[in-house]
Amino acid sequence: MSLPKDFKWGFATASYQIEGSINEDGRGPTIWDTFCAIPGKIADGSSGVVACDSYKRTKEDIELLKSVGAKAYRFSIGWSRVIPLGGRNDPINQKGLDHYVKFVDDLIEAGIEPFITLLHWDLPDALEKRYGGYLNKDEFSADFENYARVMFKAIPKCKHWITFNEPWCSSILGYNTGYFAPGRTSDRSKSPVGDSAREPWIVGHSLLVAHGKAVKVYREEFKPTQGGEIGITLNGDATLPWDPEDPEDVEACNRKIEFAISWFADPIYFGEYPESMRKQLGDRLPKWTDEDRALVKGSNDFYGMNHYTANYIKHKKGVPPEDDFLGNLETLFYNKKGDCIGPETQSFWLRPHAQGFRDLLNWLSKRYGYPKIYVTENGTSLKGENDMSLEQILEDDFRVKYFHDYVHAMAKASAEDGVNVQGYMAWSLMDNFEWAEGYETRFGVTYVDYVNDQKRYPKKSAKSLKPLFDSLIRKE
Ligand code: GBH
Repeated sequence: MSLPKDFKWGFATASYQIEGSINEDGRGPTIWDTFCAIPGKIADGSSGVVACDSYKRTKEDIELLKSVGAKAYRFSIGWSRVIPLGGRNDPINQKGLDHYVKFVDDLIEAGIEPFITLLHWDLPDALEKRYGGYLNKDEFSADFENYARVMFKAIPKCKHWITFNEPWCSSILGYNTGYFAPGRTSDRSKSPVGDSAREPWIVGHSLLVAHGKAVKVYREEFKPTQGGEIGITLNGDATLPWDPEDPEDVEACNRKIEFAISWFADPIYFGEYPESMRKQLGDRLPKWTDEDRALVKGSNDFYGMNHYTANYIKHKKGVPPEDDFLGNLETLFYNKKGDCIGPETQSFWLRPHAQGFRDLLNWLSKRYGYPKIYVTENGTSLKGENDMSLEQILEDDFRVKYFHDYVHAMAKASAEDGVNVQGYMAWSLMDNFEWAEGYETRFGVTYVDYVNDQKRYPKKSAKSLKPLFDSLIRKE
């Protein structure tokens, strides 16, 4: 038995990926509605118009969670349902707010603990149009603070708040590669606007300051009476040297994690960006004012960890191009000896390698002083799943094995390495809108039949987590 007694486990989703009903009850458009409407941006030309229809099926989703034994559920709020235009002087949409209040009431009644993400990428489009969204630190952080306050006040029953999901993705994919909304990049074949060398770092800074402001509000105005906790969720992959004998590859492994994770976690735990980033990015990395640093430093009650995969890392020589965001290195699936890091999945970036999870849990714990960690996402797609028969899809042994191996790696980190991990949410409760990859890539433990009324069919993996956690969580 190797996970703590009160360990919280369950599943995760995000508003734009599952809700649909984009015009229901006064919801305003988001940057993802706008992005999906641009031809060529989404692999199958789809969008979140219907998705899993979860906005209208909260009852069904809660039944599903209950049936698979979940103790916790991580979901995100559609900001533009609550404040359709997003801003601090814009009207609140009571119907949108009531929807989430009731959802939380119903979850708690079903014995499921809510973990709420305030923003999982679906920024109100009005803010993008009004002042450039995340690029405008002062406006954006003031609007986010206001929205966060509205939510904290309305849902005192929620005890676990996550400000942002994966700010790395919002910054790099939204403003460097242009692969995600709002799709800005220096690549003029993809976007008429954007500056890949500068904007991502400005955006990351804004997100950090906005996180700090929301945390301050929670701690000063709500935490004393509500008693909950708040943190941010960061994504990061594990790294292994391409050539373990080459000290420069070993160093590049560390640098890769700094560029992905410490970019955000260092300011939050230490009040400054990592040295490796300051060195490479120079003036393009914003400087911390005393005021902003004070907001951000010490602003995590827990560390939210999204983790999926690992890479072999090979250092690059010479001066990196200005749009480099990896830290002057290559990410590979094969090492110098020709070993492969893990089997293929449907996601070009994802190859299971469970040992990497344990290693990264250790890396984070050492660097940040053994913080409380919630794994807020972990899961896999499956090569060719979308083209299989329903019968085959429901026998998702590959995903069952993924969860088994990753959860065991985490349990070892907890029991043997002293890592303070207290929760785990599998990604995802059900197949859903996989952003730029549309609906072809499935991450759910539940199959969603998009052709026949979004009917849900739990896969083998859905039922595999309860026995897995029952076997690992200490009874006393
Ligand atoms: C999560 O991100 C998201 O939070 C979730 O919404 C999503 O559905 C889930 O993963 C599955 O994808 O080669 O530069 O394009 C996971 C972290 C980081 C994975 C960026 C994909 C693409 C890197 N993601 N990565 S790139």
